[in-house]
Amino acid sequence: MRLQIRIGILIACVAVLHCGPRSGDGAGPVRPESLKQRNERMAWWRDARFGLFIHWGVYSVPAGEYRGRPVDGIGEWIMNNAHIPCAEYRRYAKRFNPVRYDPDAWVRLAKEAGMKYIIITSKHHDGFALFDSKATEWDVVDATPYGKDLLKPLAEACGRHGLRLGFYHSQAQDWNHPGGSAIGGHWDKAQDGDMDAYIRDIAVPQVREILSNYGPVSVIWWDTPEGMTKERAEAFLPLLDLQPGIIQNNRLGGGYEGDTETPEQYVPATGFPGRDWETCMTMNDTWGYKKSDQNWKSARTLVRQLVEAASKGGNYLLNVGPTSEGLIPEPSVERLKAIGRWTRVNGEAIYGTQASPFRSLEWGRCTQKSVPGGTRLYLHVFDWPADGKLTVSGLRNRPKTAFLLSDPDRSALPVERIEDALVVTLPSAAPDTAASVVVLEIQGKPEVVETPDMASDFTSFTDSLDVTIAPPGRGFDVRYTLDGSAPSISSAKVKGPVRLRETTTVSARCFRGGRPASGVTRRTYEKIAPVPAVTRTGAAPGLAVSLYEGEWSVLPDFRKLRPLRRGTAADFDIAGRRTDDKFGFVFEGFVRVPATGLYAFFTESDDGSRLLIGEKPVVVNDGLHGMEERRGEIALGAGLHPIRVEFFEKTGEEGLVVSWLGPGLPKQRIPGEALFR
Ligand code: FHN
Repeated sequence: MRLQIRIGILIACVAVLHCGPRSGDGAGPVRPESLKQRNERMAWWRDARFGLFIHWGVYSVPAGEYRGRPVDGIGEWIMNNAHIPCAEYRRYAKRFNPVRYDPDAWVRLAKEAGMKYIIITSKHHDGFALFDSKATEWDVVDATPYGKDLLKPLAEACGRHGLRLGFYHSQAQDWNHPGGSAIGGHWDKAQDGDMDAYIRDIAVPQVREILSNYGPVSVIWWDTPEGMTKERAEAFLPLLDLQPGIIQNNRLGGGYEGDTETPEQYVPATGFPGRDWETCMTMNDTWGYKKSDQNWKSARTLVRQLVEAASKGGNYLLNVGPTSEGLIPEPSVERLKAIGRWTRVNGEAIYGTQASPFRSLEWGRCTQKSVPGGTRLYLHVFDWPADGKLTVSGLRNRPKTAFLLSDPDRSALPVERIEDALVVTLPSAAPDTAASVVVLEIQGKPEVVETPDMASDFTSFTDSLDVTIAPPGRGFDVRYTLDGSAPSISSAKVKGPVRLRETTTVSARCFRGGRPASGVTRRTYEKIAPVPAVTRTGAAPGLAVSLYEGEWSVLPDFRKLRPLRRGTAADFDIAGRRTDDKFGFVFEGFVRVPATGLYAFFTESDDGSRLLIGEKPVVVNDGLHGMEERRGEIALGAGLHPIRVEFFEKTGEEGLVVSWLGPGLPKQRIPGEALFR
């Protein structure tokens, strides 16, 4: 709940009294916490930047296979994806025997990788507790031949090696305790039951256990907020007092925003301004161990993701999925060691840094730290300049020094000002193929002039296109060229939209006092021929629609599947067509395009969808997700064009909205009167 602060004398308090980090919009008890207290509580986490995620449990026994057949989806979801009955799934526990588990080695591996904290699944959605729980027999002590608590030795190892420990806990999804599943957990009558009773009798007692019995716990990583009402969420909040200073993420549910946002499998383009956030990432495609998943990201990719997250002011929580024997897969070990080789040299450019002062950099990323009398910019160079000149555009500060972070002598590199930019002269060879860090120390806080904004309705056109160019702030002239060259003081000044009639590269730059003040925004806009319309005699109103049943995590090739039913549809509306799970639709027909020109098509769907015009995929919005919208562009001649929309829903909510915009056509759902078959 945000404190309702009346305007007036109380307004000053808002700088002192900060809504407790444990409260969200409209959510329950607010534990007042001053901004200073909050910053102190978050300080270690913000400095840490890099942690290890561990997904471990009984699911590592089947490891992605059930009854001899591979099961689609992430490894820890196998019980759900294959609808394994509870009794059958529990038998896997008899084969969960991590005799090769070496928590001290795990912690040392994480520490040597440069990680500062570990988050391990105390219990995942299958309800299996990795600790000795008095609330259930479905735990490692009572249900497995191993018979020992797995969390306690890990906690002790973290204490020995100075890493912080946190627990992931699936508080509202538990496929093996009655009533324990808020979403997608009902395939076995043994799962039926009362969720409030589950929370009272299993979930809350277990959270109390993991926050009471393992020493200092620095993070509680809730997962699956669905089904959590404010009341249910509030049952857990008092438990946080067992661990003063504990940090919680945004997945408790019940409207509680927690302390940290949790983007999963991606680094948000601009971070979460004003919020702490942490990207969690798999090294392959699964969180829990899956023997067939050998789609490993390279160490270079993982290092660059760590840099990407830090450059946007966020943390990076990198996952491993150990085997049922207690081994971290060798490809994961290799990558952690490679990352460690990088962080040992360049960790200063990650830990305790703040987000980049630049909107974007052509050659890499930037992090920064305040130092006495100025700022240390860490320039993470992904693409080493062939000419040895590293250009930092639009930076107005006076340079103090520059050196390679990998250089033990920190030998000064030449820095010169060329117009708006500081240019560092580099050695010919990059010290590191993943990211080489150049330290550029400047006087004062960074003063950056961003390049001009450049916008247009489309990135291509059939006849003409207006491009608007605007300065990033007041007090600048913007000059532009149409031949790809860098604008100079003699280039044309922007006086309004620039109309293009041919394929053109537009370059724009800020000037102040007759001198360049920023780098260059450069974009190419292509003139293209429209796809000609098709002729279709006797076209009838509406679309052909086929219904398919199946369980997918991405769009299948529907052309290889037999539909359950075929019919017609007035438009792309799926409301009322199906309300349960695991189905797909294919809509096919023609769309009448009113005028020749560029069109944008949109699908907003839960789960995946894609839209084709003719055989060309124009919108790809695939995968498992909530209602997300994606856009695509195509140039079309007036008349009929074949259109096909594919859609699938796995579990939970579903929805599909198909829209378009074009010449004289504001964005709108494609109406039935434009659709034919
Ligand atoms: O369903 C879980 C999934 O298994 C995994 O634990 C991820 C990790 O963040 N969290 C949920 C999906 O968002």
